[in-house]
Amino acid sequence: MTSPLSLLLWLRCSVLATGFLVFAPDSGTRPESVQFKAELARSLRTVSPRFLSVALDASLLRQKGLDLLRSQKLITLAKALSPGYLRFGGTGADFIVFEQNDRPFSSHENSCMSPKTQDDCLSLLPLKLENMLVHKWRMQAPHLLKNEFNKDLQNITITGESLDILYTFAHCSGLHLIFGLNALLRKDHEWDSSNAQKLLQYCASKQYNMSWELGNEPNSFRHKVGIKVPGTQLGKDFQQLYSLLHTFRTFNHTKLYGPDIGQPRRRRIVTMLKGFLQTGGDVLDAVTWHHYYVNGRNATPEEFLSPKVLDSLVCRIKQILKVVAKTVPGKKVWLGETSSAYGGGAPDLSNTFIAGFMWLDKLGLSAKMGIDVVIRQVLVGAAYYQLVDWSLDPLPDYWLSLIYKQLVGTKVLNVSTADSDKGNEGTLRVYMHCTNPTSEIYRKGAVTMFALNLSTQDKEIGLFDPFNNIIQFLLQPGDIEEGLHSQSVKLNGQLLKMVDHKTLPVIKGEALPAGHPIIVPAHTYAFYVVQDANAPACL
Ligand SMILES: *C1O[C@H](CO)[C@@H](O)[C@H](O)[C@H]1NC(C)=O
Ligand SMILES: *[C@@H]1O[C@H](CO)[C@@H](O)[C@H](O)[C@H]1NC(C)=O
Ligand SMILES: *[C@@H]1O[C@H](CO)[C@@H](O)[C@H](O)[C@H]1NC(C)=O
Ligand SMILES: *[C@@H]1O[C@H](CO)[C@@H](O)[C@H](O)[C@H]1NC(C)=O
Repeated sequence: MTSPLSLLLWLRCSVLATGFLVFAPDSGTRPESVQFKAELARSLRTVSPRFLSVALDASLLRQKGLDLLRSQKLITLAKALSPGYLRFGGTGADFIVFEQNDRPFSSHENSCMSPKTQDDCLSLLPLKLENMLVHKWRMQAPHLLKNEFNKDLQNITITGESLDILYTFAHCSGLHLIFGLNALLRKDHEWDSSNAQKLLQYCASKQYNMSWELGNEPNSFRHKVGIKVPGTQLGKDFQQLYSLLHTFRTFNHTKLYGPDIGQPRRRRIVTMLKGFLQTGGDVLDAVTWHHYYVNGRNATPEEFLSPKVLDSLVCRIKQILKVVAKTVPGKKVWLGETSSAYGGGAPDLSNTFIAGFMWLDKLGLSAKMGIDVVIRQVLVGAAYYQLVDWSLDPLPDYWLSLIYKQLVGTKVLNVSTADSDKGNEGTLRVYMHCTNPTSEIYRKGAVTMFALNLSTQDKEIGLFDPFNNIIQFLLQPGDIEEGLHSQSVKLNGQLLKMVDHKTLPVIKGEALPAGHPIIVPAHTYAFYVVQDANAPACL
């Protein structure tokens, strides 16, 4: 049953999501100042230290891209985003069947594949071999892109060796692996766990410390393969998986996440989530749902810069939190798979500077509204929405994520526009957290503010009291001609790039002169560490 209130919320969300924005005409030439109010005495909430996490799509297996995970360069990039989760899932996960490969490893390969210490993670793949692999991967990219839109829904085998590569990549990168099990293996109406049991047995024998999901976007099973699984049944399937996991000593304390439901575009999705949580909610460690703003096939640059499109996430989060509060109050909620545009992303948008507006705003809004973890689809190996491209070079959203990791702590502060929407229309968006305390170079009580200016004019952030000690990290397109569609990014005017395949550049800010206003140039995003904030919430 849907209550009148949730129906109202649902209707409002639908209207908002389909409404479209028209930019207000630009008025002046001098940066206009928008006043913000920040509450520094106490934090709104604390998110997971793994708040910003990443995903790999199960289609990587089909693309024979798993070998890339042995790349030192990719491990260097992934490691810089730790602590985090590495989710292996997506549509393909419901077509994966485990078959232990009997081919014995050579002892050398074996030690390479199952590292026990971080030392074993060094030199996973000789550079020459890595370069060959990357070359091959890049050559086949066009072919892979062509198939991205009509992924074939055929079963695919995962071997013990593939699991080893996946686990080793996560382990060596300091990421915690979450593996999505196939929920479409069914007998009568129930989940058939026999294949999962073999997979668990294999992972347990290797003492892999990992976590689990079961099924990906179960709300679209009928559309994809003509199988309808009611939420209440999926909840029972999770109970079955929970019992199964606890027959293994290795998995005594393992975690279980689900149901990885699509965003609540339709009421039946909300109903399904409710049913699921009623029968399976108690065995979950967090409730997961997916979110994309737009369709990758027809997304426009205007949408990537639209306050209305960015705000559509607010309603979706409210809808989900409401269901969770009613059925499993207090349970953590994760964006278990999320990116700008579905269908692999939008060409020339999801992989360029402009994608950062959606990504940074999603990180800001989600933390503020009570989402505990946000898992970015994907780290590598998709059509357009990946953080790292086909040559294993970082794209703008990678750099944005890296800077976010370094500067933004887990305590979320409340910052809001003082003069409501007047003259701003939500185009200058500001978020604030305590500064990441692992960044020891910043003082205790420091806060990190991040802002995005969606408009075509520069904007000034009007803030609390004299701020004399502010470090700026301004991100701008790396290529002036390509502008918002640039695939590189500048930090305070310097192009960001890897030093070599094992070394990332030091992320350095720039002190603003004392009393200098905080100007967010048009169409940019930036981080500001306010060193002298002395925020009681952050001490
Ligand atoms: C961004 O800054 C420009 C210049 O001040 C301003 O005109 C525009 O309204 C700002 N954008 C937003 C979204 O506030
Ligand atoms: C397993 O991983 C979790 C998450 O990283 C960690 O908290 C836990 O201590 C690990 N357990 C073991 C036995 O290593
Ligand atoms: C799992 O751990 C609990 C205590 O944390 C213990 O009671 C239980 O016997 C353990 N189960 C297995 C299968 O080791
Ligand atoms: C954040 O601050 C604004 C303005 O002071 C206030 O209206 C709002 O209720 C606060 N939000 C929370 C969650 O405390």
